[in-house]
Amino acid sequence: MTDTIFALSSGSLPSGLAVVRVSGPAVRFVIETTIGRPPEPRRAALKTIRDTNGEAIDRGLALFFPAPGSFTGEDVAEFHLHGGRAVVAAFLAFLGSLPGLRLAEAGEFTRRAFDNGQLDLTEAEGLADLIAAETEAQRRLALRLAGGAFRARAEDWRRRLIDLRAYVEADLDFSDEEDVPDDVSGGVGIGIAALRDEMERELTAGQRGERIRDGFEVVVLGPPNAGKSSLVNVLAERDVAIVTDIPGTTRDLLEVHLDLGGYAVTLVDTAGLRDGGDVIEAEGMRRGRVRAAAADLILWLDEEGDGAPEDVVGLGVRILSIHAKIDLHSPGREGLGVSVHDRASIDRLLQRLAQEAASRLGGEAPLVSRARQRQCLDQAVATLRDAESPGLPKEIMADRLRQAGEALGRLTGRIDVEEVLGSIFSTFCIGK
Ligand SMILES: Nc1nc2c(ncn2[C@@H]2O[C@H](COP(=O)(O)OP(=O)(O)OP(=O)(O)O)[C@@H](O)[C@H]2O)c(=O)[nH]1
Ligand SMILES: [Mg+2]
Repeated sequence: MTDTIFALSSGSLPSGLAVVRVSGPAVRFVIETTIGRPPEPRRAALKTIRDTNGEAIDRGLALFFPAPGSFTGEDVAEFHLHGGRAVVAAFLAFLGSLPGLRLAEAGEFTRRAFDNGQLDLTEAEGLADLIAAETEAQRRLALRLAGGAFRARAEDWRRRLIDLRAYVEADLDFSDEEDVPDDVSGGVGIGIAALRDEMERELTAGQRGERIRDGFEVVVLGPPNAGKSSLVNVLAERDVAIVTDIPGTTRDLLEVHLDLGGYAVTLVDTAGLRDGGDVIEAEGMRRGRVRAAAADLILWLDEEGDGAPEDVVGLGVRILSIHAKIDLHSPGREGLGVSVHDRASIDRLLQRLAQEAASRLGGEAPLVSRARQRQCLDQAVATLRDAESPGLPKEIMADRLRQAGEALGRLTGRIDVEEVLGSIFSTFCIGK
């Protein structure tokens, strides 16, 4: 028999209210013990909540969600208590003393929802992202996923794959007979190509999805003393990096996270680029270049307004050139000028960065937003590509279609995912 689990599902105490959630076979027993008769399903009832001796712990709302119409698919009860530490501690201790009840592990409610088919993996991931979302774009993306947009899409793909395979297999079984039309495999070819095309478009859009989720990365490069660390500090509105007038102050990579126009942006400060320098500085420069090569945007900063040198341009990453310390020099002819002492110039830069992020991450809403999802979809596309090879024997084609379906099954968690489950659900907090 499964344990009945409970946890504080709302935030840190003390708080106005505290929501304690209970899920499992003993929920009716818990309700009868604490408040007596169960309230009408899914209706809040104001009750005195008592322990086994009949002593009042608190007065608050109780809700009962009978299986399977609950978040976990099991019987669920919710108690809305006053959010005092002693209130919650007393109630949790009381629940823990009841037979068959124990405190939930991180993500265990969601895990049960998944196990009972209330959610697929992409929805569970969307829910985790929704709880973790810090910017508007992250929230929108996560809400779409949690609402089942990806699940619906993947299920449609899977159904079409099954149909295609049925055609190919019928063709195999009846290849000697008259009543299977010859052009069946031609139609199958078109069907496979259309499916593959849709998946590939989702993969392309997904590059934006992963950026929205993980952050748009901007690496600040420039010669020593250009004012990179000062700029990063001003943009972050806190003293992250050490600033001195000694060239070569920064060595390690330092990152700060910003919300620009609803997009998560990671800003990375680096060691100033120059010839020479000691071993530590040289290593710092190397790390800066490596990070910049994988960035979405390089912010090149120099006092002369010369722009980025050849070796930086050669990294093949989009560059925004900035003329630094315009309070000391007149701004260059081209590009943007900033001074950490001129708020208006900083605001112009922030606006420009927000535009850069929006133009790269905006557009049609993506579904793919995690490496795991991309890998599953990549696999499905590769297998479909294989199935399209000219002259492929029908048996192998049918098998490839089956494999593509399996890749989608791994995406939604229908099959074969035991090893990824632990890693996904453990990212949830306790009580979710
Ligand atoms: N007048 C003026 N001085 C600035 C400005 N930005 C930075 N500085 C000064 O320039 C010097 C170097 O600034 P940092 O921010 O340490 O420069 P950096 O590019 O990080 O240098 P490294 O870490 O050595 O590569 C410091 O003395 C700053 O106070 C600015 O906009 N105007
Ligand atoms: Mg620095």
